[in-house]
Amino acid sequence: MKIASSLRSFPGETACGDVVAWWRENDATLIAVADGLGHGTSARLAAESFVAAVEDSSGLGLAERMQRADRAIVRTRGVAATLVQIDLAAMTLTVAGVGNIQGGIFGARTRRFDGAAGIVGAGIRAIRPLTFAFDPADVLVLWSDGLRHVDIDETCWRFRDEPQRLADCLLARFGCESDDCSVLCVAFDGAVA
Ligand SMILES: [Mn+2]
Repeated sequence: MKIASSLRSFPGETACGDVVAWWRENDATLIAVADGLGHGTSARLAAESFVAAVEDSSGLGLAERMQRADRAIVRTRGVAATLVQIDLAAMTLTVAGVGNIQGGIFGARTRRFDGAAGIVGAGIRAIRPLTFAFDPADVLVLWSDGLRHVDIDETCWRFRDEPQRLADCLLARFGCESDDCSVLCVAFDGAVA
């Protein structure tokens, strides 16, 4: 499995209000994508605070991590955020999101997912995580609303085995100038083109 991301700040800002992270916990891989409200340093602080809170929740389920993070970042602007837990042995991934981080599993068939209504840090309702089975040939993509509707057409799909190039391609193709942009890609089989 290979994971890579591509980010770009709102024009004129040095701090990006989108933050992505991924890490291992025992047999699972966890991914966090957070979009701090607005842009600039306050947005970045909110997004970094979210990631710190969910990284500090080892052993908890995704819904519990989101609830904990919601309380932990109450003094920040708040974020839109999605957590993904990948179980490579079982070939399943579980998703919990609040706000407008979107994602898709692209491959023989495409499955898209979106966050629940709300803002993490402003008091969220209970979340019910979704679990998807994936195929080793699939690619998982997560993106903030700095990207327009993402579709992996031929322009970018040729990079399906190279998550860094795929993420860069999607950012270049679908990124807007009106917001921070982040896109994270996962190639499960780890094959190199
Ligand atoms: Mn945004």
